[in-house]
Amino acid sequence: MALLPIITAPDPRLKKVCAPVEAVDDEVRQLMADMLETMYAAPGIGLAAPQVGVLKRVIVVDISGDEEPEAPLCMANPELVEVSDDDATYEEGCLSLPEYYGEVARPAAIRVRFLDRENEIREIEAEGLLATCIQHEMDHLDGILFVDHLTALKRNMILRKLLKAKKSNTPLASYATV
Ligand code: GNR
Ligand code: NI
Repeated sequence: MALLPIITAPDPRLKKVCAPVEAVDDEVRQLMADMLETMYAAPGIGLAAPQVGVLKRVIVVDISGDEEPEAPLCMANPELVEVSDDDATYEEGCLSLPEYYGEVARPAAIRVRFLDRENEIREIEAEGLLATCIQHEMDHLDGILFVDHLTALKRNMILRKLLKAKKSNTPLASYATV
């Protein structure tokens, strides 16, 4: 297992469309394990491979609370096969946009198809925070950040501040999960 450095915006690697994996082999399984370790350490409730500089369609998610047993989900090539008509709005945060939050509306319930750690095709239904988190991670695989769902005014304000922080090497306070 290894902790991987998390890339923060602005960075061109966060804007790329990632490539599907051919199969979940030992290399992809190792990536999933390292991503889970990195996500738990951050701490965060999800992580997408491009956030650690790997431009592959791989995500990990765990929305279980501190007091609950861990419930990791690892997905390769996730696809939405169904979305509800009704939306749900959550205040989202992102490990690649530390310290900034914004309300994003997304389908409230989804059905997602993916390859699991054993390279088996699986489908699950999700709602609530899990549905939001899976969609947030899937967006990363297409180079989309939660700020891309905000108004241009809010997005540019956040990205400008992050760029400024990067340029002046201002240390950002540690990220807190929403
Ligand atoms: O840790 C995270 N919290 C979160 C809160 C609301 C909606 C989405 C998320 S995902 C985020 C971790 C992250 O950046 N994943 O890409
Ligand atoms: Ni994110």
